[in-house]
Amino acid sequence: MKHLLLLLLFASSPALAQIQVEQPWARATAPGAKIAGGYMLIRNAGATADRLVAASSPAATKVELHVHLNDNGVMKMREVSAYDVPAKGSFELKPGGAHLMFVDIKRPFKEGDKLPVKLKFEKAGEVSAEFQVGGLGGSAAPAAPHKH
Ligand SMILES: [Cu+2]
Repeated sequence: MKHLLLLLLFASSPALAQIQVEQPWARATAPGAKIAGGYMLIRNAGATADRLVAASSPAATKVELHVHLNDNGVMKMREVSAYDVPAKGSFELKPGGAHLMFVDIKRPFKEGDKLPVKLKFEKAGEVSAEFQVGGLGGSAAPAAPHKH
């Protein structure tokens, strides 16, 4: 029994994981909202670059990869096919920048909720993360409205 436990601990050792997701969080939603933003810091400890190519969650019909672009002073969102995470580097998703877009959410995101999200990386494969829902606004809130 003890051996099995040790084996399991070893198998899930972070030392083996090239990709680390830090502080995944999502914004709480206003009543009636159908979309929500998700943010995190992706760290790549590996010697080769990786890419986040897809995300999914039972909390939303689909999860898209979005970036914000400044189009003549107007911030707009655009879907992208992947985020590049450089070797020995990181990629940050933050309000006003790149974000996961939870589309057609199943129920409002409330502060304190935890959302399971599966992230699919080109090389590292599937990585699970639990997104903690933060407040509606907050200091990190982007001033730009979400426009599609
Ligand atoms: Cu978006």
